[in-house]
Amino acid sequence: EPKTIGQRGAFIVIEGLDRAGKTTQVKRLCDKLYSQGHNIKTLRFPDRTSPIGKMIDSYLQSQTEMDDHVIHLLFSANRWEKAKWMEETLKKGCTIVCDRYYHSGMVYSAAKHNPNLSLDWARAPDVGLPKPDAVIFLDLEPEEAEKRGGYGDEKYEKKEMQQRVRELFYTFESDMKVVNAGESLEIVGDHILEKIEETLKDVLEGRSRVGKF
Ligand code: FDM
Repeated sequence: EPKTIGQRGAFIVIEGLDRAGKTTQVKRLCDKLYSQGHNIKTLRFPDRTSPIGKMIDSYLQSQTEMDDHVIHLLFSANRWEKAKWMEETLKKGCTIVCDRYYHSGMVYSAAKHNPNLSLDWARAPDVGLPKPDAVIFLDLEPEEAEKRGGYGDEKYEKKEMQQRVRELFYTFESDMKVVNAGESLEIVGDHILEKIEETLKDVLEGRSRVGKF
């Protein structure tokens, strides 16, 4: 018997640094919640499948150059493309587990140290998007990331950039539940579950509405 019948679903976001194991943990969390009887949808940003997503993908692979503001607005537009679907899905009683969202949007762009692209500027285009019920931040020490085999080839996968991103994520500490991603898969998974337990209960028992950023 699905637990979410008659109630809205919960909106859970997993944020974090590259190499923190976001994708694996999103999968584990979905499997776990599904086994508990939740209706689940997953989402990841950037969603590289849409026309805007394809432009983002090309930028991240250094195949196209773009002004910092332009790519920032495309990342935001890529979330707005999904906003209506997200609202409808939650309303139907489906829980959404999402790999990255507007915190990534703000911090990666602001980490570029472009004097004309402040954190405030970066925040503005995302204002009004559906607000997650819980944001987990999978934090990883830079040394630990290195031990995991270093970063890949995409645009932002450089040590200095990752360090600035990490510092900026911490300016949003009060919005997020920090989980140390340096532990084993199982322990990280258990910590995530612990941190969202209360939120899930509030949502499923009808005590909380979908907010807006
Ligand atoms: N990224 C992701 C941004 O710069 N802005 C955003 O709004 C989002 C959602 O894109 F470096 C960055 C973060 C990362 C890159 O992300 C691709 P994935 O999770 O590796 O696909």
